[in-house]
Amino acid sequence: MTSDRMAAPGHGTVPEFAVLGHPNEGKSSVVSTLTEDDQIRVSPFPGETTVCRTYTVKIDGRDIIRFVDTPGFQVPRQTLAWFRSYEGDAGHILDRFIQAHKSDPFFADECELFAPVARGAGIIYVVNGSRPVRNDDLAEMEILRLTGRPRMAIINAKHMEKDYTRAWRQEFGRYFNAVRVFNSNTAGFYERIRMLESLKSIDQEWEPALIRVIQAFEQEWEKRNRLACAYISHAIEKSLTFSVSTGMDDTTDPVTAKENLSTTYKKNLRDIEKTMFHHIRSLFKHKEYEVHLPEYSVLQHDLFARKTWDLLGLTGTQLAAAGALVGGTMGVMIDTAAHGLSFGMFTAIGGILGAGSAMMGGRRMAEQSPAGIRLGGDRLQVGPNKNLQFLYILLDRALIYYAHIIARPHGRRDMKNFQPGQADKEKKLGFSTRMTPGQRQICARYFKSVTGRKLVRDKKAALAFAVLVQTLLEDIAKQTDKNGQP
Ligand SMILES: Nc1nc2c(ncn2[C@@H]2O[C@H](COP(=O)(O)OP(=O)(O)OP(=O)(O)O)[C@@H](O)[C@H]2O)c(=O)[nH]1
Ligand SMILES: [Mg+2]
Repeated sequence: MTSDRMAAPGHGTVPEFAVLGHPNEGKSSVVSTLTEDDQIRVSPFPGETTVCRTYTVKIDGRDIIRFVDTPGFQVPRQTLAWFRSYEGDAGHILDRFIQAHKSDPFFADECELFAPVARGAGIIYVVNGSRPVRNDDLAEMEILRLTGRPRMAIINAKHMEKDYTRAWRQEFGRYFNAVRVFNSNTAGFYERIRMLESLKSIDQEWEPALIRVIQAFEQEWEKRNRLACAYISHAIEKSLTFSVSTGMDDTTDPVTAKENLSTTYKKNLRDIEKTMFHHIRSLFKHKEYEVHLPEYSVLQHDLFARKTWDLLGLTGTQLAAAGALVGGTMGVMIDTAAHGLSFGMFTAIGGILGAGSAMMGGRRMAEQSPAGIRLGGDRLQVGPNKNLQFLYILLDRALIYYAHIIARPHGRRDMKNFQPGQADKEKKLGFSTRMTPGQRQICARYFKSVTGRKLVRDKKAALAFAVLVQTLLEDIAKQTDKNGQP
């Protein structure tokens, strides 16, 4: 995404639309959501945008479509008076207006906001559907009609409790070629596509170009989802196979050694997850997201916190099987091949392990060592995690993160005060709680294949798991769209 000055006429075949409207109605928010650019300045105070800026959507280095953010109308009634008195060539009305007023500060904002339209951009007129239609709005709409340019109106409801959509729609019929409700603070991918579909109808000449734009958006979306699936599968596999170990001798305090290993183990797993989250966030072009995770989200809790397991809907039995979260979810391996452990040390370690933890003897360790290399001396190892529930935790957290990311339009800036809807609250339980027995079987087989002792991996299990992740991502995207409907 880049910003540059306005496109000149005949600027290739890249369609361009100027987003116009009253101050503070959400023009910049709409541009931000449409272009997936969360760096555009949005403010609760009117007059934030004072000059036009063009934002170009690029896909694979190609310019696809441009949206021009503009300052709001300041003096619509006086402007309309001039438009009504204009007697020249209708096709040049905007050029003439700008020529006549370019050095008049009274009309400075109007001259600025008309400039992209005078140069050939189509018009997207934004109104706030949560307030009634006023005379100034009617003046603005009449001005836009008199420009004769292809134009579409969108209703961006700023406050959900008041809805004047019907009144706006009634007025729009007389002034615009198309009308859509498009909420910059809830619109997801599919809503953006529907918005582009509507734009197609405002001018036949732009239709072929807009069909290409929609195709490019759809291909890009598919690509992002494929990559998201790859990042998630890769991170899960890395986490499930990860372990840390350390050599031990008579001077090593096993309790401290185990604690240190646990700390390192957990840190590494958190890092794997963080990196995967970062990749997903970047894929969906969120730069500002980190600070905005909703407070109620399970992702606010540590990967290893009992609360996480609780929130994701593990049953009492599953929790019991998981045992103590620190010791119990990790395998601890002691290699006794060279020296054997002193009885005292063995008990000490045994005492700090939680229920369900895996304790493996030296013989097994030797078998598992890569290329049969024996690890000399006693070794203490933490990980890999031997609990199938851990896979569900990792998967759920990845899916929840993905769901947060794709449900958050780039124009939305109020996440701190964001109140979750009922659908969001229901999402609290992990997605895995709703999996079919067949899907669970795929997970179990995959888990066995990555954590099992076979040297040759079951490739089919990994593929089936990746396909499952892809399906779950698609389901979430579709679900988000339904929830996103205003
Ligand atoms: N809740 C909610 N707030 C919105 C929505 N759209 C815009 N806002 C808020 O309304 C305020 C104005 O939004 P902007 O996008 O800056 O409006 P603008 O039309 O560009 O304003 P100017 O540049 O000043 O003309 C900001 O505080 C936005 O966060 C919406 O759909 N829902
Ligand atoms: Mg603005």
